[in-house]
Amino acid sequence: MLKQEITLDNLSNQQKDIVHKVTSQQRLSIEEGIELFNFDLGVLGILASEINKNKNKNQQKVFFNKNFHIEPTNICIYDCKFCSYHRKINQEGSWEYSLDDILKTAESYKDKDITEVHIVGGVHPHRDLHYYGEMIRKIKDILPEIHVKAFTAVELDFMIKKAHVSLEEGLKKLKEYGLDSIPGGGAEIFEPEIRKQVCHEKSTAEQWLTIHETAHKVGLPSNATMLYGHLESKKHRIEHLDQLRSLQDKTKGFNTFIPLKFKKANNPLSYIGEVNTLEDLKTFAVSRIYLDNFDHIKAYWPMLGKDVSQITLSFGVDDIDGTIDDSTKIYSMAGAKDQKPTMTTDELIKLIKEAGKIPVERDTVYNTIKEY
Ligand code: V47
Ligand code: SF4
Repeated sequence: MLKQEITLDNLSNQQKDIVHKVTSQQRLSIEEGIELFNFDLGVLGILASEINKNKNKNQQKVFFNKNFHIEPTNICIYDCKFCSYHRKINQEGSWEYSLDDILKTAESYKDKDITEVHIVGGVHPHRDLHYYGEMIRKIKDILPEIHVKAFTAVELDFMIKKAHVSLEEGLKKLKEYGLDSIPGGGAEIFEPEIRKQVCHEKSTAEQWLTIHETAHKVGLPSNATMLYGHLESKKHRIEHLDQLRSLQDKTKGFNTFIPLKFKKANNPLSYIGEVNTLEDLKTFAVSRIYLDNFDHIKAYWPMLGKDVSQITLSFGVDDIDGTIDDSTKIYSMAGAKDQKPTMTTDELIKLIKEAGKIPVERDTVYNTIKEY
């Protein structure tokens, strides 16, 4: 393949071995994964793009979907240090939409060409799985064809325990209510010391992994994320990817991996600042190279911005999430450039085509709806 296009002269022997392994589709070790961060960005782009092409049957496809978000509440029992979004009950800036409000939102999408609703929010102390299950059931009464991708593992952990049922029972019950898949949030960074510093109270890495493993077992596919660019090292990033790769070997239940860039506004970790675009592109490319058993890598454009998201398409990314319709506040409250995140289908298509790729509208589990 593209080995000849990469000037090997400037690489160390270890790096030459890594290029050989990647180009011959061999799995990298943790040490080799860490070394990837020392590669020239151009080389990482070539390697990641080639893997991407192989994954998509030699075609330059980039997927997107038509979706909207519901964030039922920002009231949260936890206090993650990177989070600009959560509030306590009655605290200024807190919200909780009533079930009626949420159903009105669902009504407003009745005649729109939307395939997915993404529901996430804070961990509300008074809400259990039956409350959220009923919410899903009623949303589906209004939008029977919609795919409900809802609740991070951290929200699930709390709402299932609050209903006093086992994890497996709880997930099966939510599936009966109409849950179709699980988003990737709450993973943050698995390394215990850093996790303690950035989100010490909430579900552990082991709990996050067990929840996703059990979800896959009961037939709920899921996504995976990693929050990068705060206190973690490159080693912690690769160890995080390694744990995801091992679980994917076991269950094959992950649809996609989404690296989430730490955004600094209005949270206690602001002092760290944000990593630069070079670091973003390296992290996306390294993720594409290391996660050899993940079919897709997603750039979540409300977090990265439209311009950088477009560039990630040359660094291993083959998915750019969805239209979103200005329905999420998580990143705007943390200082994202697009304070009103919405893209029309035409804008998404243009963004993808400008990068020289083929736009493909997908459903949540990557069935093709339409190629443009
Ligand atoms: O777990 C919170 C992150 C996540 C900040 O599965 C922050 O398709 C950066 O998981 N800077 C929730 N990140 C959102 C999420 C997600 C988003 C898009 C698509 C999918 C999917 C999942 O947001 C949290 C946390 O990692 N987050 N605050 C911040 N200041
Ligand atoms: Fe709560 Fe999620 Fe914010 Fe943590 S990241 S404080 S769990 S809303």
